[in-house]
Amino acid sequence: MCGCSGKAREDSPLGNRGREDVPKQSFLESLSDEGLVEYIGGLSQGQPEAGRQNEEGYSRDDYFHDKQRRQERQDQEFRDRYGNGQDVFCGVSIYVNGFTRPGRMQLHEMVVANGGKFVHFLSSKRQVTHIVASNLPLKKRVELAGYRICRPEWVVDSVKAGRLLRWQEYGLLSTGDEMQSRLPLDEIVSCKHPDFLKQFFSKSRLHHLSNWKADLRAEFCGRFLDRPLEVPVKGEEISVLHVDFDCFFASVAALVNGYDVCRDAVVVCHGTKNSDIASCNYVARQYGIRNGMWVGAAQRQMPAGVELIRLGYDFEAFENMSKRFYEVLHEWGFQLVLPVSIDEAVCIVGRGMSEYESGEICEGIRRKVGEMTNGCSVSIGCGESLVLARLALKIAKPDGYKIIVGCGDEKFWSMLKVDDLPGVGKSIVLKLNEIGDNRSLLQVRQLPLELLQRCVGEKMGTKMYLAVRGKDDEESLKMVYEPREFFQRKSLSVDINWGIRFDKIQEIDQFIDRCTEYLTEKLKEIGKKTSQVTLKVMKRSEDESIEPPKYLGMGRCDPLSRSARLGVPTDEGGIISTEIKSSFRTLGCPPRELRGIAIQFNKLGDSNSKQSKLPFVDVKVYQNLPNDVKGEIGDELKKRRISIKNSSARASRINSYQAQFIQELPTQIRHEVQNEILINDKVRRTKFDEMKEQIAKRDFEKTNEKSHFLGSNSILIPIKFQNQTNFKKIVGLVLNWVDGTLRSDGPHERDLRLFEKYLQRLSDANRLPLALRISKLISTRLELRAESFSHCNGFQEWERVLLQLILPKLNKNKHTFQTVRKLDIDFDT
Ligand code: DCP
Ligand code: MG
Ligand code: MG
Repeated sequence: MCGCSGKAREDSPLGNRGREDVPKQSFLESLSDEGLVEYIGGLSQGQPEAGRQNEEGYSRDDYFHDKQRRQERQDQEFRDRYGNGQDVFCGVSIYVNGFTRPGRMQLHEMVVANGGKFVHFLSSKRQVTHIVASNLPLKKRVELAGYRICRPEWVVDSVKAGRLLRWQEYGLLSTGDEMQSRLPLDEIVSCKHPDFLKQFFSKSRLHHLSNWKADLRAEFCGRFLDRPLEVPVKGEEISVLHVDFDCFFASVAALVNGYDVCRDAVVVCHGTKNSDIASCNYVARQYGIRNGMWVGAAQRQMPAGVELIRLGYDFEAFENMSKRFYEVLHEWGFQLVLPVSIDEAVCIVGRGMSEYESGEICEGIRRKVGEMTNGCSVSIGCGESLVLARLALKIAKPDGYKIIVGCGDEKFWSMLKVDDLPGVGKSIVLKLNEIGDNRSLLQVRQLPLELLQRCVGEKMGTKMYLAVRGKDDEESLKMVYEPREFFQRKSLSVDINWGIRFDKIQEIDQFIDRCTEYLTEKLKEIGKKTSQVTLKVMKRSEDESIEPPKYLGMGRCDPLSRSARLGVPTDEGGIISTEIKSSFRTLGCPPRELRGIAIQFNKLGDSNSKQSKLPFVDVKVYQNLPNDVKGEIGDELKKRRISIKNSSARASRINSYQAQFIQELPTQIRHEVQNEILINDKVRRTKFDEMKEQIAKRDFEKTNEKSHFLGSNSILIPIKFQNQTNFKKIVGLVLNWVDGTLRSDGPHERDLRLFEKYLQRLSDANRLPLALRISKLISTRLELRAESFSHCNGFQEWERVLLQLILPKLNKNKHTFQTVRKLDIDFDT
């Protein structure tokens, strides 16, 4: 009756009797393939990555797999070492000032183990969220005024409580202290601060606009899930209504703040002088003020005695109004309501309409939206194509509607300017004026197709030629006939065009990490993966001042950009950010010259499609399973055809020695080295120029080798070990030595000292890569022999030597090591 074993039924959390006749799955059976593999990994008592020696082929897949594993392991190691599964200090970064009890070290551990960040040096006060101190001299109180300063007990008690307690309760300065009420978060946060993005996004109108647009489009596509598409039939007549709010932000802001949009001159902006106007109402427009103008310039347009009212952004109110607006349109019963932006939509009726009928609808919609939005006005353009409706809207504004019959009469076309056409900007206006007086569209209508194409390019020429005849081009028509494809999310991006001021590449790396994290979260939310990332960088133009007029703005910049394909679609932040960091390096923008960053995830695909990696279980993981579950798990894997194989085959040939060795480095150095190697590795692999450079370098080396052999100006002093100078031979010697002493008592004290000296001489002669290499080889050799000899004294002695003697020696030369490690990356070719 029941298809599962008795044991499984007992284990089942739903072990209720009433449902016994329903065939139940065992716990293992209930897991997905990936879930099962993960579960097995968790059960295993060994290190899955041990014993990577296979040096077979290395594909991109392998790289990703390898990288993912390494990251997981790093995280795990970190948690194993310090963590207790808590995220108490998530998003918090702390600086400890002066003597505290508990001491700095303990506080450090507590913060890091509980998900926080610990800042050792307070280079900029904005990089921390809290300052912990037991005592502050007056001078410091003044210096640190305005920051969250609290006693160390806040850290201790938060850990105890398992949640972040209110720091104010632990404030060091008396609670009434005015200084402390000014929190850094209320001020402008530096781009180096973890909270910068959050602050930027909360204030950036363009970010809001693009998010809203994406949400509207997602909602639009979602509507088609319940019912089949009802798109108009191609070739049949349609009627189009283009509806758009009049001075949207300005109207809503005026309403919220109690101003009269028909009488007061209102603009919406951030600041006072050097910030641009997002929206101005039509009263302000009477004085020549326009959207996009700077506030300072707008102010100068105002006649004496007339006040220009500046209002801030109220994104919530804007969104609310937009919702009501779309509600009205949806209820109207149009065939399609195409989302254009937060304040505008295109409504499609799948048939021709009389002028009278169109007028009724326009009036009805304008009235209804007015009621629903407490008096905001929308204007409507109506015609038999998208472009006609859009052009009609230009004429309808403000607070009106315009219906175009047929293709529009001469008067209509003469009222329109060239840049009223969608997608036409200044440069095209200039080009058209070069070939004659073509200011109005009536004039453009006279131009033959070929001339237009020659003047503005083939594609744009065709588009304009059609537009001035009231016809849509193929691209725009997709919006009507394939709306779902058209509005589907194809990319995801962030664009930070303000506040970008960095000093070091490491800071930019961190910033990229944060942007990537933000985007991957979104990616996961919408259940997609990306297979291409584009990085756009704004680099200060040479002739632009270091600080442009707009405070922390971009100023004049040269745009640089680079797209990188990811091979396998992914939503893994680590993989993506490494790719972006390497792109940044290839673009060659000095950190201090950076003024803006945009990151775009392209070619979005469904999360579950294209599963190019089959799950598998690593041999070592399987072998290390507790004996009593091996059989059961083995059967389950067999049933699912999940193989048990050696993941070492996936290790990189290039990196296998490196990886082995690097694993042994102390966590902090290891992270640094790994990241740097990975990024540089990618940069190298993706840069064709560098390939050329490498060839040149090799040639150079060859020449130098020759000169070395000829004995003239030798750049390499031979360093001897056991009377050998040939490095290969020395390696052979050392490895034999390792092999020969593994099973006995390990290396002799005196031999060791000689070897140590040899390593030291290598470092001194700036040939640390050789020292690194030989140490790696020892490490690898030990791994190879681990299975047979790990129980021997000699083996354990060698492990000790590696960890306590060789590694500290290399670490002592950390500085050299870090500067040399770039060399090291080239070394293995
Ligand atoms: N917006 C913005 N920055 C832009 C474009 C738009 O902040 N570069 C915001 C402010 C606008 C709103 O989007 O109020 C709608 O954009 P519109 O182009 O429709 O402009 P308005 O509604 O302000 O004016 P109009 O009456 O000309 O439509
Ligand atoms: Mg508008
Ligand atoms: Mg608009």
